[in-house]
Amino acid sequence: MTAPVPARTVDLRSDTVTRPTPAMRRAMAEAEVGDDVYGEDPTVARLEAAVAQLTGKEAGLFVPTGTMGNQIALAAHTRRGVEVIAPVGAHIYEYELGSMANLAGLMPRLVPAAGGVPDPADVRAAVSPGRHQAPTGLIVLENTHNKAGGTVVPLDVARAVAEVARDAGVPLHLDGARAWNAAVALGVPLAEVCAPFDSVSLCLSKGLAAPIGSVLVGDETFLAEAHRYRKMYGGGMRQVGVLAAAGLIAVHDMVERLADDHRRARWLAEALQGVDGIAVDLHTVQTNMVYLTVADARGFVPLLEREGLLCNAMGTTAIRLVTHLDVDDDDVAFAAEAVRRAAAVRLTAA
Ligand code: TLP
Repeated sequence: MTAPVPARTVDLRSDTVTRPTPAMRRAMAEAEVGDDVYGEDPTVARLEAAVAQLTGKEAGLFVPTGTMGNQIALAAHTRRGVEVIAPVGAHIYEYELGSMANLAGLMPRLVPAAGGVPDPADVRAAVSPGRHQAPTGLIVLENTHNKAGGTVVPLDVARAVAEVARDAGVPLHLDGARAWNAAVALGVPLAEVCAPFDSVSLCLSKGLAAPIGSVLVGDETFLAEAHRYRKMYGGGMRQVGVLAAAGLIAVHDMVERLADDHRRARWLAEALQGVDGIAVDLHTVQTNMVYLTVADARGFVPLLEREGLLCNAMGTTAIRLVTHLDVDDDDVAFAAEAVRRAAAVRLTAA
């Protein structure tokens, strides 16, 4: 017997699934371009300058992905054989396929991070002086923290960790794939979220809906080194202003609407309170993600799919639902109903 085809599909797998807006497509078609490996693409230069300005940093570097932005930063800040301190669940550790070890010869040292927020005292305790151990070469935070639920790192924690980094004489990098979400949730300018960090990698292809691209920001000396690694890692691109043009729309026109994604995630989380067999910790629902805790996440995803809801299992008991530009209030209401129906099916089958 073939499974019934759902009447419609709502895709909450990630905020990366959005399509470029009509304004982005127009800007892409009309973009002024040049060979960016020669530093001759005026649209890329405008995007890099815009993100540098918005983050309060000296300069920016356009890279194809968030993973490359992070990995360039890790390599450019360190030397082989040192440790990188990061919060438990960090994307650089969980989801970048071991690149820090493979590409840059780095060892991760994870510190506890309830709700994605490490205690600065734990970070300080994790710093290695390096006489008999691998020395600490870099500290990394993630804001918002994806695996913890899209949670926001409070500014005072980021500042306290920056003090630890300063005392240890090592740089501090932010995986700011969703730093704009953090800024909107905190109600502060992006530059305030980025201020404690020596470098930040920000994604244009997540909630801001650009088809591709991240910008790595920092000071000129760091950026010169980052530029060298971008070429080494195969990220030197040519007439890439066609993509940077969409990025400019993302950073100028798509930030305010992130509040809608946050509101919808909150609505969804509240709508799912009390559904049998599903737990949603409202405390972690701070931006555009809702994590469901279920007995068997990988078994539950296909049931949701049959009800027309696409989502990802993030481990054995966690399912992630992410709101984004291409879903509206009605889609989110449909998603809540799909979860209820799938939960009922599972309970009947049990
Ligand atoms: N994350 C993806 C998956 O890899 C899990 C997603 O759907 O959320 N930092 C953070 C915090 C991220 O969440 C991601 C993407 C990245 C970096 C990497 O960005 P890309 O996919 O552009 O390499």
